[in-house]
Amino acid sequence: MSDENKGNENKKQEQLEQFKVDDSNKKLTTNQGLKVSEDEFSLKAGERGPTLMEDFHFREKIMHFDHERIPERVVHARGSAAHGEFELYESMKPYTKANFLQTPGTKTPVFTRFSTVVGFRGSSDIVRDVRGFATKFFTEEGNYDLVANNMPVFFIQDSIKFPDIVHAIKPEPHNEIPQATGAHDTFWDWVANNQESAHQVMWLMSDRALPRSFRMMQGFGINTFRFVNDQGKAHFVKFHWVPVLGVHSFVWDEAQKVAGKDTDFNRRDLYDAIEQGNYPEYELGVQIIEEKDEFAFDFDILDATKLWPEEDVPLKIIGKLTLNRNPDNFFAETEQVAFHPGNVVPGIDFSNDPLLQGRLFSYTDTQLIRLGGPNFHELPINRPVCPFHNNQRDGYGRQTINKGKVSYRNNSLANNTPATSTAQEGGFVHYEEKMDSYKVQARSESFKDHFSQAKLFWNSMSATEKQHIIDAFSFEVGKVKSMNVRQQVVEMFSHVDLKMATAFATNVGATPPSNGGSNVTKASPALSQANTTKIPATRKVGVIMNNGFKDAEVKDILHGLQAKGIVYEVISEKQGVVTGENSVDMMVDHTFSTTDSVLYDALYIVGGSVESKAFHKDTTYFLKEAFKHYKPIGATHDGKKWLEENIMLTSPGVVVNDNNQKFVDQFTEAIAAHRHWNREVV
Ligand code: HDD
Repeated sequence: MSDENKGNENKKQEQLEQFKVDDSNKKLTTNQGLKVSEDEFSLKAGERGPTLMEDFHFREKIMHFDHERIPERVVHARGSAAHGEFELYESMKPYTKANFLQTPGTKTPVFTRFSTVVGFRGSSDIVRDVRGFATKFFTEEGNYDLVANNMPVFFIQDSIKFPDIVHAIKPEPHNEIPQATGAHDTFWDWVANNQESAHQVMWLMSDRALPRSFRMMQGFGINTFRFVNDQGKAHFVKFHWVPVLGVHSFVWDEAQKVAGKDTDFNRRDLYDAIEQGNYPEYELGVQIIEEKDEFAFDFDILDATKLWPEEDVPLKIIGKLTLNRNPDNFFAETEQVAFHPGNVVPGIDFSNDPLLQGRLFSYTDTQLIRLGGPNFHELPINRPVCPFHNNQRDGYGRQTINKGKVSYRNNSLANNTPATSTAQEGGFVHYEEKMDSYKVQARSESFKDHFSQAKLFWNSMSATEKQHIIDAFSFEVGKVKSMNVRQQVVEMFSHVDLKMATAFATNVGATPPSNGGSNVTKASPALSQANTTKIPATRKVGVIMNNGFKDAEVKDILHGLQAKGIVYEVISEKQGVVTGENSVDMMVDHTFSTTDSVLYDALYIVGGSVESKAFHKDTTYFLKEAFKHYKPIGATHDGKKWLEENIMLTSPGVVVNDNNQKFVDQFTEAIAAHRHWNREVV
């Protein structure tokens, strides 16, 4: 265990330690343990002759290489993960008997994987898409998986339609274009002809689809689960993750540029934050509905295309997730982790949500092909931290050496063990729900309103967020080649909001809808990012400076920003150091070519007394980009002249102050605001 990770030990980490190998300073061997004497030249019949089959080292090395790849996840292929722990604030005993939710202060080791949904494993992080947020809790009663997304609703109501939506949104099958986006004909054709998607599509067109960081997005279990207490009483429950840093997003122009400038932006951000000790934190919230209130709402609480407005069903914050450790090996941990919403513990059970019911089949099934057989639970990352015993045997890659000759029940030779457990002993007993109905292939009438909550979402948006949604529709639907599909989309979304549909209809050359609209006037302020937490911590500032800068003042300001939790990188013309007017050197992190304006939350323009044409041009470019993306901009000393030249001095979110402390305070406040939407951008 490396020094910086000391103190983070937990049961899962101890278990993983047993499987870790450090190859440095060791002798090279074959997989049979034989020391190898030559690793560069294969065995040949003569220096210029053919390679010989008997070169077992060559054969083994190539054979292993040939088999290094496994199928990527059919959805959520691209992701990154971290270890951490979940700490309970408040006992959930009245609602659930789940052991890890009983005693405040209980800490449970976790592994969380974030992902995009549509793109292939090597695609960009910064695309318009839903994000996955899957957490494995290694509890004393077995693994509990909360397999969530960053949006609270889903595209479909019944799992049987999952292959259809995925086929429609993935790259088109004849030419495998486009990658990692829904901006193409088949997706929008599917949307217009499957109107249950309306609500989720509104979220997908919103800024939620462009998270600035995995650390700054919410997570939602979406499906309705059940909490069951030790008296056998059940409540319906939905799970939420709330990021301590608030929910923040890119703007679209910026997102498209980041996708090219740094494909790994969100992955790098997560990894770097953890290495820097800026551990991502999320509070766990639950919304609870009593069984007697199952039909008390104007939507069906089992419908995954509906959220439970927080104003109606309050969010109870019950604990905190802290991610404090990066994986040691991406493949072994992040790629091989296998989540499953069906991995539950006593006290957490399923509802009849038809989307959830289908998920319960899909996740094990997919691991069988992806991880090559039924023993994926034995992979170090997937093993529970409590003991597991049963009569399952053999299969590809089996690692456990089960002793004895009995692998069946009932038996007398092993006293009928492994034995089942009663509920009191911790055995999982399925919730006994009374069922009295016909077997039918149908959908409940109560699932048929597809537009009211789409409109609720629209009503809840700020003016800026609404404009972003119109812009997103205009871009995405504008990429559709079929005019007929464009028109169908316009007609469909006219049922959400006539003005919205009219606005994007004109942009995409479709005929504006003549009727439609919805009479829903309700809004849920909790859904708007305008109302999210705003704090400056961990924001990244690009500091543009050159030789001859005012060293004493600038150092003072940078210390001040650091004290507020802000991180910064020095950008200049050349790498190495920049030297201030009193010969103080500062290391340069990036040149204008190794980084870009879009990779920072804010810019601080310092300048310097020495300046070249190139420095002037590049600084102007960085500044204009940051301004266009509504980012906070600060300038002191020589830096001010760029603001004057570009007529930005009095714009919102632009900070200039000769007093160091005042500058730090004002700039920090501007950074905390994230973006300055009231700025005039032309
Ligand atoms: Fe799913 C992966 C989240 C509906 C079938 N899903 C997957 C992952 C997340 C979600 C976060 C990535 C897990 C990881 O990091 O390894 N999925 C959701 C949510 C849904 C949802 C929040 C709606 C409430 N999923 C859903 C349905 C089906 C699937 C309806 C199929 C019937 N999902 C899968 C899968 C995946 C998966 C094919 C692909 C890789 C994997 O499971 O391990 O089984």
